[in-house]
Amino acid sequence: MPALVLLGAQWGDEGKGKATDLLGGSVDYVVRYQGGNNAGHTVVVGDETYALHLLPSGILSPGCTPVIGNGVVVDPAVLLSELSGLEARGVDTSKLLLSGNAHLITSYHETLDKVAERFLGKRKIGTTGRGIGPTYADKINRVGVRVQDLFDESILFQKVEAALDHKNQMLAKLYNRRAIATEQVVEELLGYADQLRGYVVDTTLVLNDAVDAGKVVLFEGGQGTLLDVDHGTYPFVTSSNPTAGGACTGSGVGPTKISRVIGILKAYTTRVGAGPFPTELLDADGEALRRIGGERGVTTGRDRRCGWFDAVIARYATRVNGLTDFFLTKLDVLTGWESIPVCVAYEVDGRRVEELPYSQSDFHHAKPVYEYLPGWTEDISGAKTLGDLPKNAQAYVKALEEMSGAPISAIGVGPGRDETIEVN
Ligand code: 2SA
Ligand code: GDP
Ligand code: MG
Repeated sequence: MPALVLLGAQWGDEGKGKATDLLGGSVDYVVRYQGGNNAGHTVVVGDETYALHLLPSGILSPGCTPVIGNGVVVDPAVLLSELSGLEARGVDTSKLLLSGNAHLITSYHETLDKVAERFLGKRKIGTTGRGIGPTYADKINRVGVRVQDLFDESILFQKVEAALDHKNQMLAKLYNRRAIATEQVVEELLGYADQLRGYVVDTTLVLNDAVDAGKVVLFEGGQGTLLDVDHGTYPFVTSSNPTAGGACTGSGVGPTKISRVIGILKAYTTRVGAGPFPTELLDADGEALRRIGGERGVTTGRDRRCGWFDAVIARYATRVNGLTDFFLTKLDVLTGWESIPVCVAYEVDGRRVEELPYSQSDFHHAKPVYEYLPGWTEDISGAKTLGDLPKNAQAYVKALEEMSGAPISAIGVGPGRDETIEVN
């Protein structure tokens, strides 16, 4: 097993942090390959709860080297405060490796993110306001500032100046805002240089050497498949590629080295931010899922929108990621429903549709076609094997597996490390 990818199969928050932590003991490197501190990955270890934003969840596993790959966008202030927060809690962070090619989120990216959302009004995306979109936009526009620029003051000045030139004109003309001073941004960024220098390496070289030497590398996705800028519900997406291919471009490790792609799949569905969501519940059931599942944004504290499981989306995730298997999470949250609706297909303009509609209008108009599976009332949080689950819970898992197109290899029955059933 040279390299494997673990990613969100829905709209994020499926439980990737917990899943990564579970595998952490058996892998040598855990790599974030896209996104930034928009992510919020929760890991519960005994009585301790960690919310990781930028650092890979593998940082909590002592034998594991955490890596921030070139595809990540890095807010240096957030990175340093996350590191010091973990150190204060006794976590060893000294092994972190940071790509010199990762792009930096600066204060102007954050400002532009917030300003753009305000101007979009009711068409806003509902971003996390962390500057993610504007930073990736600069990367693609070739006016980004990278980690390695921090170590050459004159290059840093030129790059920030080039990046601000167009933005300042836009801020003044469109938004009537004051210009951002290059000197001020450069000074702030230089203040991080010495603190970050020791972490920066050629992560692509390190990771390829590791794989070639038989080490195990785990790629930890942020957000989820339906938030992918290419394969998600555009424009209601994040600005990176959480899907499996992103692990290659965001790390410099080729696809031939990846042998397993695990989709993390919640037993129901959630979404935070705007955009279509066919199985969304705006009733007491939705409220109950939110309350029982603790569905609140780990980064922004926003309530998550909740709905029933959507097999069309799961099948789509299997397809666009080439999933080998799923980890099904939060099955325990569904305990107590007499009957659980599962969306097996959509109805679009009177037609039954089995696959995710390629047309955005069709997806916006898609109505869920539900099958109703019998529920269970027994507490399942102590279940250790599939056989410990009530018959109806076993049948629910089996049905989801058949509809989703890949085997379920683990089932989450609680947030804790040991609240997981491994399926053989
Ligand atoms: P952005 O900030 O540009 O990436 O926002 C664009 C869309 O991507 C969504 N997004 C997320 N969705 C789920 N979870 C995320 N992480 C946090 C969490 C979210 C939070 O773990 O709870 O705290 O609000 C995440 N990050 C980005 C976002 O909601 C937009 O729809
Ligand atoms: P991520 O972004 O995919 O890592 O997920 P988040 O951390 O944003 O949200 C998942 C939430 O569900 C966290 O609070 C986890 O502690 C919790 N969680 C993960 N797996 C399970 C599970 O199987 N059961 C329950 N009840 N909670 C879980
Ligand atoms: Mg999250």
